[in-house]
Amino acid sequence: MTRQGPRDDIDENDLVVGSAKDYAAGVPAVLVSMQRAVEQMGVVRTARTLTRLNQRHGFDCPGCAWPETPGHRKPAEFCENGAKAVAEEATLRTVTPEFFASHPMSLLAERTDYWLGQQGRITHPMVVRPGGDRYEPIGWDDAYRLIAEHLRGLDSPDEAVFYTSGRTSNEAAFVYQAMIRSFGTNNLPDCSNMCHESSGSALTETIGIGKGSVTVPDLEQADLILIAGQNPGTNHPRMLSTLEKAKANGAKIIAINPLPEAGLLRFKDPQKVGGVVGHGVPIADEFLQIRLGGDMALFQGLGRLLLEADDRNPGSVVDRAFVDAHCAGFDDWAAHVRAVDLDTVALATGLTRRQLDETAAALAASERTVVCWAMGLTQHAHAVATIQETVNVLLARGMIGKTGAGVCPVRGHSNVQGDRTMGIWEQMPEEFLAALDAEFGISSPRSHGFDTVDAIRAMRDGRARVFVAMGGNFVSATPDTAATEQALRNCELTVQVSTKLNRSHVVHGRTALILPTLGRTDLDVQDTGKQAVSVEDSMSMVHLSRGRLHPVSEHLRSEIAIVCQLARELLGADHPVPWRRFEADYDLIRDSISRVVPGFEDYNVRVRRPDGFQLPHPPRDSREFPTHTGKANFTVSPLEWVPTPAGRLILQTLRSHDQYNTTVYGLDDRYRGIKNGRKVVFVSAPDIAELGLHDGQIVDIVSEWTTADGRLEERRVHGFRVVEYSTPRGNAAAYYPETNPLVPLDHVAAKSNTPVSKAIVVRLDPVGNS
Ligand SMILES: Nc1nc2c(c(=O)[nH]1)N[C@H]1C(S)=C(S)[C@@H](COP(=O)(O)OP(=O)(O)OC[C@H]3O[C@@H](n4cnc5c(=O)[nH]c(N)nc54)[C@H](O)[C@@H]3O)O[C@H]1N2
Ligand SMILES: Nc1nc2c(c(=O)[nH]1)N[C@H]1C(S)=C(S)[C@@H](COP(=O)(O)OP(=O)(O)OC[C@H]3O[C@@H](n4cnc5c(=O)[nH]c(N)nc54)[C@H](O)[C@@H]3O)O[C@H]1N2
Ligand SMILES: [Mo]
Repeated sequence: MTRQGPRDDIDENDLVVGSAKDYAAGVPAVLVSMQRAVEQMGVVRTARTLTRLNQRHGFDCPGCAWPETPGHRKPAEFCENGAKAVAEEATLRTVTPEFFASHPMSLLAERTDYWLGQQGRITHPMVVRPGGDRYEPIGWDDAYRLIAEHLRGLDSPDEAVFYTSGRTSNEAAFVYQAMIRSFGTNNLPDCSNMCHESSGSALTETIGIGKGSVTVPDLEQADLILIAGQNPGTNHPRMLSTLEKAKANGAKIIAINPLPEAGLLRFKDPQKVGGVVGHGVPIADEFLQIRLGGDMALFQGLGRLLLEADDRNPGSVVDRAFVDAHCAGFDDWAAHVRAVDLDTVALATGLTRRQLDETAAALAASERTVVCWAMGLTQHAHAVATIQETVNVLLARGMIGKTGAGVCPVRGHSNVQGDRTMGIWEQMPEEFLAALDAEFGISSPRSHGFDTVDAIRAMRDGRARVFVAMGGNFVSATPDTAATEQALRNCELTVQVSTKLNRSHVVHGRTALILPTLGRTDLDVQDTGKQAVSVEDSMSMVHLSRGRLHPVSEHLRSEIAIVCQLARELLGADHPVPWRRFEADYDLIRDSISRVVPGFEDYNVRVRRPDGFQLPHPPRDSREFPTHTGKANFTVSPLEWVPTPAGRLILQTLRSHDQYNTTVYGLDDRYRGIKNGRKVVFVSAPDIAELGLHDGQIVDIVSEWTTADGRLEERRVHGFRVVEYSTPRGNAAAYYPETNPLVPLDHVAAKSNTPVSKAIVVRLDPVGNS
C-alpha cells in the first residue's frame, strides 16, 4: 500500500451485487480503514494521525458525534469510518489554482461528488466572476472586500443567508453567529434542519430541552435498549462497543428498522481477539422489521398495551409517583392510546400482534430503558409526533432522569449539537440574544430567520441574494436538487468556506468564492501561538480538540480567522466585538461564551480537564422539566402512518457504508453486499415480482408528489439497478445524495420543517430492455 492519486469517476457498469453481511466491523474494517488512510496520506502521516484521533491531547474525530469513552481510552479509539473521515481530510492530494485553470466549470459539472471529493484539499482562495467559466485565484483581502460589498449592497440584511454544517467548532460557530447578528439577520439555516431538528422540536415541547438525557454509562447500565431508525454499524460504529458492554451487563436490545442492518445484528470488535477470529457478539435480541413511517403506530400501540397491563395489575407498569409528581397530560394521552386500534397498528407497522405483545412485555419488565434513534425517525412527515410517542411511553414508565434510562437521539455531525448551543439557529430564544447583546453592546435582530427549506424558497424567489456557507455541501445535501440548484444560481454571490471540493462549488451564484479552511486535524497557529477549539458531543460533553498536522497549504486560514477578518471588513474597525483579539487568542472567545451561554462558566478551566465537562440537563440531573407547564408533557397526536399506493413503493434515502453524507469515500456498501457502484434500489422479492420487474433490472425512479393546489408533480432519477433485498413489502431504499432530486421541497415534517427523506412515494419505470 502506498499513497495514490485520485481514482476515476464512478462507472455504474462495474457494479457488483453480492450477499449482505450479518456482522459489522471485524478484520475487514481494519484493513479497509488502513488502506484508505495510506492511499490518501502515505504511511508516515497515517501513523501520526490515527494515533492522535480521539485521544485526550489529540483532535476530536470529524466523523460522528458519538462520545469518547470517559476515563481510560484505548490507544486506538476510532473506527473504520472515523479513520476514513480523517483520511479524507488529512489527505495530501491538493486542488490548486493550476487544477482550476485546467478544469472549467463545464468539466467539473459533469463530475460526481465522489470524483470532486477525491481531488484533495483546496489550497487557495478562488473566485469566479460574472460570466466566467472557471475559478481563478484571489487574495484573501480582496475576497473579504468582495463579500462585504455585496452584503452592504443588499436592501436588507435579511436578503443574506448564512448556512452552517456541523463540523464547525464551538468557538467558530460563536463568532460566526455574532458576526451575522451584528450584520443584522437571523438567517442561520444549518444541517440540523435536515437532521435532528425533529428531535429538538419534540423534546423541547415534552421535556423542556432539545438534547438527549443519557450518558455512555447510562447506556451501559440500561437493561433494555430500543434502537429505532438508526444504523450504528455504519454511522456510529463506536456505539457498538457501548452496546456490547451493555449486553455483557445483561441488557436486552431491540432493533426497530425496515432493514436487517449488519451492525444491529452482530458485532466483531476488531480491537479484541474474539472480534478477529470469532463470530462476534449478537447485538439485537429482537429485530422488529417495521414498515417505513410505522414507528408512531408502534409506540401508540405499545402505550395501549402497557396501560392494559397496568389495568390487570394496577401500579405495576405505570410509574404513578413519577407521573403525579413530574408530568402533565397523562389522562389525555391515556384516553387517546386506549382507543388506538391494534389492527391498524399491525397494518401500519407490518409487525405481528405477538411482536407487539413481546415488546410491551419487555418494556413493562424493564427497570432501566433507553430509546435511541436517528434519521429513521426524524425524516418523516410525522417525525415530531413519532418522537413524542417514544417520550410518552418512557414518561409513563418513569424512565427519564434516572440512572440507566432516558432518551438518546444520536446526533450526526461531530459538532452539530455544539453549533446549536452556540447560537446557530434561526430562532434562538430571547435569553440568548439578550445575553449576546449585553456581552458585546450590539443589538441582535429578534425576528426569526430562514431555516434550510425556507432559505431555498427565498433564494428561488429572489428574496435572498447572497449565500454564505460555513462548510457542508448545500446543493447535494438539501432536497429537490433541481429547485436548490436554481435557487443558488439566482444568487448574486455564493461563498463556500470549505476544505474539499464539492458540488456546491460548481453550482453557484453570479459571483462565487471558495475560501479554503483548516480542518479538525490541522495545526492552528495564531498570533498568541497554537490554538485549540472545542466541541460538544451527542451526550452534552464539551472537550478540546487540537489539530497536529501541517496544513497542506500556507494559504489556508482557520474558520475563526476567516470570520473575524471578514467581520472587520464588513462591520468596520471600531465595531464593539473584539474581532482582532478573538482571532489571536481563542481563550478570549471562550471567555465571552462563558458569559453568554449558561453552563459554560469557567469554560477555559473546565474544558482543559482530561475529559472536558458536561453541560447541565435539568431532566437528567434533577427531574426538572423547563417546559411551558413546568412539567414533562405527555402529548396527544392523531395516528399517522405511510400506506403504499397501488403499484408504487415508499422510498427511503440512506447512507452507504462508504460515504459521509455527500462525501463519498468509496463505492462499496460492504455490509449490504454492494461493490463498485451506488445506483441501486433495494426492493423486496415479492414487490419485485408484483411490479413485474426482475432483480438486476435497470429502472428510473420517479417520485410522485401532489402539490397543495392539487397538481401532480414528477421527479426522476435515471438508471438504477433493482436489488432484491430484505425490506418490508411496499418499501424500498436507495442512497443519498443521488436520490435527493426525488425529495419535493414542500414535503416537510410538521413543526420541524425537516425534509421527508425517508418516505417518498415512487414508481419504478423500466429502462429499455434491461
Ligand atoms: N460513516 C458515516 N457516519 C455518519 C454519517 C455518514 O454519512 N457516514 N452521517 C452522520 C450524520 S450527519 C448523521 S445524521 C448520522 C445518520 O445516521 P443514521 O440515521 O443511522 O443514517 P441513515 O443512513 O440515514 O440510516 C437511517 C436508518 O434508519 C432506518 N429507517 C429508515 N426509515 C425508518 C423508519 O421509518 N423507521 C425505522 N424504525 N427505521 C427507519 C434505515 O433503514 C437505516 O437503518 O450518521 C452520522 N455518521
Ligand atoms: N436525501 C437525503 N438528504 C439528506 C439526508 C438523508 O438522509 N437523505 N441527511 C441529511 C443530514 S442528516 C445532514 S446532517 C445533511 C448534511 O449536510 P452537509 O453538512 O451540508 O453536508 P456534508 O456532506 O456533511 O458536507 C461535506 C462538505 O463539508 C466540507 N467540510 C468538511 N469538513 C469541513 C470543515 O472542517 N470546515 C469546513 N468549513 N468545511 C468542511 C467539505 O468541503 C465537504 O465537501 O444532509 C441531509 N440530507
Ligand atoms: Mo445529520
